[in-house]
Amino acid sequence: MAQAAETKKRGKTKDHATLDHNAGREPLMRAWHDMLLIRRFEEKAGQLYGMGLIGGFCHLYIGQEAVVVGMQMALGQGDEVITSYRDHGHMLATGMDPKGVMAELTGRSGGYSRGKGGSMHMFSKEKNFFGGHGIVGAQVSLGTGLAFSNWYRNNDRVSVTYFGEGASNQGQVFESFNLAALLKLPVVYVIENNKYGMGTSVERASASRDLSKNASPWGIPGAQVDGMDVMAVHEAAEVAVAHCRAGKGPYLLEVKTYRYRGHSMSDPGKYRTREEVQKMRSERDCIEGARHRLETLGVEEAEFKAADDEIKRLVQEAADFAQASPEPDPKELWTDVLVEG
Ligand SMILES: Cc1ncc(C[n+]2csc(CCOP(=O)(O)OP(=O)(O)O)c2C)c(N)n1
Ligand SMILES: [Mg+2]
Repeated sequence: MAQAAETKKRGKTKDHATLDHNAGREPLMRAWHDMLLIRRFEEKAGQLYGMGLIGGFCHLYIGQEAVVVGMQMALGQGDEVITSYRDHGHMLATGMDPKGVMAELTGRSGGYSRGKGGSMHMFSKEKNFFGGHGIVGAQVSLGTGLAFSNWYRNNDRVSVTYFGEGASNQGQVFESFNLAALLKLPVVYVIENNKYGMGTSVERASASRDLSKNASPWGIPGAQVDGMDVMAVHEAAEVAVAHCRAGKGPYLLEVKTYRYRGHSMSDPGKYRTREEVQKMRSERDCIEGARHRLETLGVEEAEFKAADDEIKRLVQEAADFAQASPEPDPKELWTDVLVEG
């Protein structure tokens, strides 16, 4: 275990102290664009679901876009991402092709899992996206495993492991914290606290009131972040990623966010009021917030409109592709089942 205790020297990230979001509108404009792409994509997925073109589970991310976009801004080439079933935003943020994601949602052969995985089970080796996991909390151990492999290979990569506040009390999450702290693994744990796990509010499910402290018994530093403010997420992400990359071990972020839609596509929504949802939408929306800030930086209506039109075009192209792509051949039932050694 001598190696375990040793702090491995890793490469450096950008110095977060030099980040000045007011200095340029470009990073914020890019963030606004990326959040809007996710939202428009999700709105379209909701429509296709309503038309019966998407079957099975489908968990929309609408409202939470600032979390993945802010986190992704701090990541570099080779860094890895893993998350739960609420995963379309994470895929798009890592740069996966909207066409391939939408075609997977419709169960077509042009999808990332050739139509055999659906909404919750998509992966991209090329973009270092490791899924897409339907078992609540399972990806936390897997994300810790990714970090273990990076630590073992002594490379420079950081693994970002997302999970919900509902998942945060799973036993395997605490087991993961222990191993990650013991070996100083380069993993950023991101709790996306959207206040509800299905129909159960965090207050009813969690004795811990400050989830960013949940890993403190293992000495893992944590911070709470406003997840409706993409630049606040970005700033916190820079600190967390730099910590991991410097070989100091894991870091925990509790990002406070909100989902506007139901847990999945069938959710009667009895556990919260319409007013609560409406209040978040009208007062705290991450895309609107970024837009207001951009307006004060001089961005004009025409620029927003042009970008939105282009995003709508991309999303429509993805939807068309997803409907035109053929269903998987029945022979595909026998592929990707077993990896031959
Ligand atoms: C091990 C396990 N238990 C229960 C479920 C059923 N389930 C699916 S999602 C969910 C709620 C998880 O909530 P949270 O972690 O807050 O994520 P969110 O849906 O809010 O993104 C539950 C209990 C499951 N899929 N896996
Ligand atoms: Mg939740």
